[in-house]
Amino acid sequence: MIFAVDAKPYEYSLPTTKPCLIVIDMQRDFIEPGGFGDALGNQVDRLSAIVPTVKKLIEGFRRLQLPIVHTRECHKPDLSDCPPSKLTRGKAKLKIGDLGPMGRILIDGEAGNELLTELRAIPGELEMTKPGKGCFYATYLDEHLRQLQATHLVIAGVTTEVCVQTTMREANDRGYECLLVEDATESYFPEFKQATLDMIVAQGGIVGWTAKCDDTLAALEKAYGRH
Ligand code: TIU
Repeated sequence: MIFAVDAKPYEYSLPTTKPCLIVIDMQRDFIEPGGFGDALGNQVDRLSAIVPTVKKLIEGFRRLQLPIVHTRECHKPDLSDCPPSKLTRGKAKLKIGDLGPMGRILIDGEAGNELLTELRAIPGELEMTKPGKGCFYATYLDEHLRQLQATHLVIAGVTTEVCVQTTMREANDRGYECLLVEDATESYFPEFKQATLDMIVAQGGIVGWTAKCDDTLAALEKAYGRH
């Protein structure tokens, strides 16, 4: 029997192997005042609205014993993995590596780089650092997913048009079937979020699918729950 999520641009068929949830960069840097998002001049409070939905999605995957990967965008304290183009881009008062209210901006191990308390990884889940916007660049995510035999990725996190979209395009080119959960992703710019959702599903799903959290969880429950 084939189970599918009610999705755009058409139903997203679930595989017999386990899909993996990728929760992208739900770290204080992007969501709380005083982090990298704030330093770039963004109004960060828009992003916290999705936290309960992301939590619900994570809890659904946990209940069904499906794999979860959490990512954090960050750099090494010596900045050796931060290209000059990224370090010098923009005219912000605080740059990557500078000391901000939550420690050094976008540096691994600093308070601002922690996942939000409500969305912390638990034992058995992979928490992975990444130096780029895409989750596949300079990481072992592809190898990890291949070990899990995951062919289908359910994607959540921030921001929709930057790290989420970059990751989804990287995954699509690597052959993964990707579903972005519409109400579990957010942008500092509502119009960019909508444009990203639209461009993912255009042309017959050129990058993948989008669906609501409840529709995704309902289909996952039917496919992988104990009946
Ligand atoms: N600036 C912005 O919208 N996003 C990022 O810099 N990183 C992520 O999206 N995680």
